[in-house]
Amino acid sequence: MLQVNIDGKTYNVNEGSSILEAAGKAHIKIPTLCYEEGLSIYGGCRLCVVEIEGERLLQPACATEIKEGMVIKTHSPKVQEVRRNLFELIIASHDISCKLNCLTCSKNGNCELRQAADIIGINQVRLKSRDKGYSEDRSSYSIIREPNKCITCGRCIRKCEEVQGIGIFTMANRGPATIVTTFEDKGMGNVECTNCGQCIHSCPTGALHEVYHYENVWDVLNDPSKHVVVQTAPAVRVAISEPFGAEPGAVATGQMVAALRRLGFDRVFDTNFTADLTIMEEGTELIERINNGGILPLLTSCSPGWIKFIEHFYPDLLPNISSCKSPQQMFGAVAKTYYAEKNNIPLEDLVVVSVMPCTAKKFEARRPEMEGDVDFVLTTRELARMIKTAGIDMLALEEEEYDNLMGVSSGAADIFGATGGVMEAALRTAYELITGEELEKLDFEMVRGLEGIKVAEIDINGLKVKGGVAHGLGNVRKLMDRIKSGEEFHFIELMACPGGCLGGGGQPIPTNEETRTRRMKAIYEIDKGKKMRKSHENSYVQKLYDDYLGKPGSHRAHELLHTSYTA
Ligand code: HC1
Repeated sequence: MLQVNIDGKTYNVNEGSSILEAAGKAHIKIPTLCYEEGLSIYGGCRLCVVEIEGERLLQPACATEIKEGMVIKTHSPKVQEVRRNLFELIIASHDISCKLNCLTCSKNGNCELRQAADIIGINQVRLKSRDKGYSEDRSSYSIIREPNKCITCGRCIRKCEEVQGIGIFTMANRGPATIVTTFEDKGMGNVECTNCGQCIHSCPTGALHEVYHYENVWDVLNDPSKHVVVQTAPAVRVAISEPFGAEPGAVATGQMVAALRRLGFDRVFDTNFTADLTIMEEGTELIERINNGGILPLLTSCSPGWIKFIEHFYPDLLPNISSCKSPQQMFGAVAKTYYAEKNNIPLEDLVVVSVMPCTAKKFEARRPEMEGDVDFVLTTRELARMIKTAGIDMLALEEEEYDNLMGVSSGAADIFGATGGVMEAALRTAYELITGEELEKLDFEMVRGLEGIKVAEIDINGLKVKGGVAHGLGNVRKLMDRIKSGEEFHFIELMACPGGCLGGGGQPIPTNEETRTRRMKAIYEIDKGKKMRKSHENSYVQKLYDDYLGKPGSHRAHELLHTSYTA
């Protein structure tokens, strides 16, 4: 421990801490735009400068390590003046529309630039903003980039490279002309972007946001000739209440269902239903591959960011990918066949909308292999925006139930939303279906939690089934390399986003270590509170097989629920 004096008070701080970390522990807020927990230090914005006794120049708190006996002033008059000048320079290089009309910005309510202005005490901006005149990058199905709003903090660059292990962004030009762009300025849709949207969570301004579908959804909801059904992903229910002021991890399933009905959706269904269906299909595929000497390990296929990643970086492992469509796409396929036929709804009148925590799901819905299953994909943030626009006080609503039959699901489906959940759900079912015995303990703790890579072994009828789990594409890459160097597994769950879907690029802002942890806790509580906790016990999934699909892995099931990918 080291002893330091910050703003006149003495603190004991851990060796190796930065001034920014030490001040944070002392509940002193130092403004910063380029610092983000978990990323390397850049020190570019300089807003976090502080005065250190004995030093002539101000020092950046993020990049300066605490030393024994340091005397630090975090908000002296000198510091405040320098911060105000620096902030004006940042603002001058930022889109002028920000000052004129921040109401239309994607970060309205979450803008870190505004938050910094608040701490710094900005009351005038003397410099004239430069309209940089860059055009928007609309090349991606998932993400829009507005370079005029970029303040070149470099967080998206570091997130993509250091956490996701990809690196599609780079700085170009020098001085005031510096800009963040993609390789040869090709646009996000034309480089190795996986559409995961983690860069959106890092962007302090509105320079990065999802491709909006909510206007299309309003249009179909207002068209009386359309029958509009909606599905909600497992991880949305533990995050949707955050934009309404609830604590992260507050569960709002029933209120979200009620709000969706008030928005005008004709049926409110649950992606969790097809998550149970996925376990039936993927479990069957796993058992077949094990019994018939098929290609192992079987790799999960539900995270579209991960699918794009393997296509770019490990195309030789594509035969290992499960042929199952994701639950989102399975839902669309079932809605547009079974549901439409049963209810005599002409396909041209049926619209399938998804609410997903994920930006890559927008890309997945447009993949040519599955196009038409799902029409529009809203992020959790977009749904919150629609609910607010409709003047609905969601948290005050009485809880309502999903519609039958595609609204009933097991706890195993709920945990799909957390890293390790698909693996755990599959193990619950595989064990009971293979052995014919009831599992004594349903909780597979070894695949839970936020550790980057998890490995578990379970004895099923004498066969030691080895499973692996990785979340966040940087960890996924490490696990892929272990496979390529010969380590043997039977089944591997891979999720593009840190924490799994609960940390998806479409989730409310902020999505960080704390919100991920709290949403995860909530997901396991939902599972624990359910009577039905195994996918194969979902009698409505059984009914779908009896009525329409035959049995898991049947020809019909393959036609509707399976696909293939080529690099
Ligand atoms: Fe996911 Fe999935 S769990 S991919 O993380 O398999 O997005 O929540 O909907 O499709 O069910 C996301 C979440 C989601 C699919 C399911």
